[in-house]
Amino acid sequence: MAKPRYRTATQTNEAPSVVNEPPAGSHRAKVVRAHGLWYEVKPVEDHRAGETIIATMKGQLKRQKRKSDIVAVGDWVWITDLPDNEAVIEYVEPRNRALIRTARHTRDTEQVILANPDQVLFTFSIADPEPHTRMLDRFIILAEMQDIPVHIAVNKIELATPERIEEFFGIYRDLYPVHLVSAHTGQGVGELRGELMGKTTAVAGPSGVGKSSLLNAIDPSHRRDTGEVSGATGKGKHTTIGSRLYEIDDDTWVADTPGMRALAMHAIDPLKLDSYFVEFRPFLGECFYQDCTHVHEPACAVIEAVELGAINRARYESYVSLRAGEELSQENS
Ligand SMILES: Nc1nc2c(ncn2[C@@H]2O[C@H](COP(=O)(O)OP(=O)(O)OP(=O)(O)O)[C@@H](O)[C@H]2O)c(=O)[nH]1
Ligand SMILES: [Mg+2]
Ligand SMILES: [Zn+2]
Repeated sequence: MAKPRYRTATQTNEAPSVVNEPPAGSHRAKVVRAHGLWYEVKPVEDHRAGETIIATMKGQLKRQKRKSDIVAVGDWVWITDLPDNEAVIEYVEPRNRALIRTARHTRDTEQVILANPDQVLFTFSIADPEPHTRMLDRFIILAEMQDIPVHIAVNKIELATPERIEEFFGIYRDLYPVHLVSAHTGQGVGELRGELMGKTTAVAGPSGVGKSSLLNAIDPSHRRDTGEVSGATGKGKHTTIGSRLYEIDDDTWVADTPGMRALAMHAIDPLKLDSYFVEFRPFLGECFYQDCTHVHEPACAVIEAVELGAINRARYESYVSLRAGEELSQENS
């Protein structure tokens, strides 16, 4: 497994604005599931540690205007107890970062897939459904925008030859750690588990690739629903609905997330797009034109790197199609 050769981009995040502080007598807890107006939270301190508590948001919090969800799975919140095992969320800690996807049909709201991840594991299958590396390139941008370290898992490897796996995912080995796994045979699962220990990881990717199955293999103490891949469309059936965070060991959290199909890319700043392609970074600033878009300009260091084979052509084409704006303003499935 190759280690990433490039540093990730630094970008400051817009942390949710918080008006108050945790009130006296409140307790820190992690949001593990969101159901519209109520949340499942897990206290992490001695007070009721290990319990799952149903919490609602304090009215004052609800009235805050925010660009993204006020409370999301992965948030650290402070709660006060109510009778009947319920609680009120009094305070939400600022997020250090979040895996976010812009909502499908609106330009101004963001959907938080997971707040405060330490890393994201983008999962694809080598077959059933077929991998879609352009989609992987777009998912990677979501993580790079937020400075979230990326891992890639290729699941269902027992369904394909090593040559085929290499053909699709070989180029990513130079960019990010790539884990070849099979939730069914258990191949690679132990090693992948090791990569998750002590961290909070969002497991994300298209529907039907085996995200929930993989987590069941990694952590058999929870049972997550899994679903068939449709024979007719070759697509998953969106079995997992809503992100859910599991504590699988001390300080080890994994989020099973719903299959991502529509990815609105309009939230991406086209001027920063080049820096989200990790292998372009050594060449940025080396072009003749300072405002080079790396699409048509002469003396472009990125284009030269593609010609010389230092940047993979398929990745470059992913960049060009996004930079040209063709896909920046539409959904992709
Ligand atoms: N052959 C094979 N099938 C697998 C493997 N892992 C999962 N599957 C199958 O793939 C299908 C989809 O698995 P899920 O775990 O539900 O996929 P998911 O990514 O969680 O899908 P959503 O929740 O819809 O996003 C199920 O029929 C699984 O049994 C694997 O390693 N090999
Ligand atoms: Mg699932
Ligand atoms: Zn250029």
